[in-house]
Amino acid sequence: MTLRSILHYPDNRLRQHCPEHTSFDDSLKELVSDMFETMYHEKGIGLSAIQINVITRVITIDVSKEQNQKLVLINPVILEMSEPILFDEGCLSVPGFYEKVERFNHIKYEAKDVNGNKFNSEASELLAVCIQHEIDHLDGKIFVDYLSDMKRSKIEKGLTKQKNNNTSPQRTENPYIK
Ligand code: QAP
Ligand code: CO
Repeated sequence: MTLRSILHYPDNRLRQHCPEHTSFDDSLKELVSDMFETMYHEKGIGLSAIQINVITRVITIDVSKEQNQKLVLINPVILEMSEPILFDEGCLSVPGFYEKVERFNHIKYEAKDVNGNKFNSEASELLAVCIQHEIDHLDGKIFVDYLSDMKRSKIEKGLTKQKNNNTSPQRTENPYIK
């Protein structure tokens, strides 16, 4: 297990389109274990491989309060969605900033697990939003893309400033886990 460092907006490496993941071997298990370690360390509920600069369609999620319900999604696809909602989102690649984004409250999706077995499932609320947010990453998309130019440039300026003075916010708790 290795802690990996997370790319921060506006890093252009976050803009790549990730290809389908094809190898279900020990190197995938290592990637997934590093992603969970990094995600839990950074107090996140969702992480995409591209955020640690691995360009492939692999996602780790844990929205449980006890942080003991690991979900791995490989090559996930949303099949159905319903009921738009506004959700206050953040992102480990956009530390310290939160804005409302329109998402779907319920989704049906399919994905492969870490062994390469395809499964179908449904999600609502926080989990549904998290899956939509993470799939966006696999397509080079970040939640700030949905915001007004003014909000996005405010965030970009703030993060560039943080980087220059080395003043990233201390992540003491995950605001999404109540
Ligand atoms: C994506 O985001 C997400 O800035 C995952 O100081 C966000 O794990 C899905 C985090 C909202 C659904 C709803 C961000 C923690 C974690 C921060 C995250 C921070 C501490 C973000
Ligand atoms: Co994110």
